[in-house]
Amino acid sequence: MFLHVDPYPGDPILTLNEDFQKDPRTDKINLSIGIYFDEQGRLPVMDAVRQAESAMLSQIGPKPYLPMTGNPAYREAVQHLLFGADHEAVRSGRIATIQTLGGSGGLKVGGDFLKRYFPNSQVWVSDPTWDNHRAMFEGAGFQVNTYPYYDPETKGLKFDAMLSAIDALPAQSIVLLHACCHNPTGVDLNQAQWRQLIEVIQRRRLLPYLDIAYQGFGDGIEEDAFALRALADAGVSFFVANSFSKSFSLYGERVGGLSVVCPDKAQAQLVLGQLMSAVRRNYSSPPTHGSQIVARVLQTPDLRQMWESELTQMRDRIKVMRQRLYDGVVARLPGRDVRYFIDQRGMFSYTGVSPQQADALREQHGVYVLRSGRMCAAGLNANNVDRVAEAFAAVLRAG
Ligand code: KET
Repeated sequence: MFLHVDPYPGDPILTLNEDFQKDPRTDKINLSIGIYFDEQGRLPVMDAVRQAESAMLSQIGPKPYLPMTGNPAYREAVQHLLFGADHEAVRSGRIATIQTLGGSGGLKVGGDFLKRYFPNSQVWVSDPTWDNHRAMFEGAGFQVNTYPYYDPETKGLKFDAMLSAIDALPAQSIVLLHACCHNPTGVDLNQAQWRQLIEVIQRRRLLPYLDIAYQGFGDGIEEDAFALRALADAGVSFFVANSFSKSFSLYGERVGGLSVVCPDKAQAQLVLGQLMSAVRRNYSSPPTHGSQIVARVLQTPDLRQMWESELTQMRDRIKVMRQRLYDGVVARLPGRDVRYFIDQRGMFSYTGVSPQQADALREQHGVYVLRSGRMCAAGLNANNVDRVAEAFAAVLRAG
């Protein structure tokens, strides 16, 4: 019956993470998957989350289905966090927001909606991007193309080439953009560049689709939402999928959202209705637990403050580790330009190592980075950073 079924080659990120778990070496170091580990190398339970969950435990109640759109308090909290509670787009009700199964669930539901109502559009993603972007939009039936983004020479952004490629797209092309902490490169647009890009998006009547999975890991919670707010200010209609997997360390709870910023409230109602229909046809309604935690933390002032300061510590710790890695590599390879370790933002750094060098890091040094050369800097800590610097220096020296 199933002999014609193709074997699944696996996912470049998840399969490598599984390989890491199976590796018997005790001194192995996981810099593969985009997960924040603390200074002890553990997956943290944030204090704000622990307190919210403890309070929830003392009030165990019935568990009805959530509405198709999800938990109303959570949906409101998502809008406030992304756009600011006082943003005109929030107050006027022109944003349609649903709770989704992680950021991934948001991307997928939005992709299905777009295929239905913009069947002739094509999708444009950065070169490179998170591998699953292409897979998801192709899965939704779109042709997926790339626009120039990362410059391997400078290890920075090819902004002019990016802008002119986007300036040549047909109206209603769907342009996928990372709001902050670009995955996999760690290379972001600055605010002036965002403003220039938004001008092009508006003039060419494009349909931006933002992915914000690392809010708070770049420069700060508000700063990292700059692109969303600037697009909304400019009156552009756009999609945004957000995730709390990383910023709340709630990976397995699958808490995310999809927001569609519309020209007015009436259109937002129409869009919301079709998002509900997409949810109903796929999984009917989202789960309760994770969204309750997030809503409680974001809407209880002392928990909110606690969460913000914990997130700040996470962001700062990554920056310190980037600096220590930079210092360690430079000390071993004087004169080598590895400033990108500190210039790139968020969890990820495109290290410029080749697939063969990534294999050498893994096989000879027990250091796991993706074969694309992506490293998750949030896996570094005071105990392993010198060994990682040594390993990078060794493979870079060997060429
Ligand atoms: N968007 C981006 C840009 C992203 O990096 C991830 C996860 C997601 C969405 C998915 O978020 P979630 O809420 O878990 O559905 N990225 C890491 C994990 C993964 O690949 O699944 C990673 O790149 O390692």
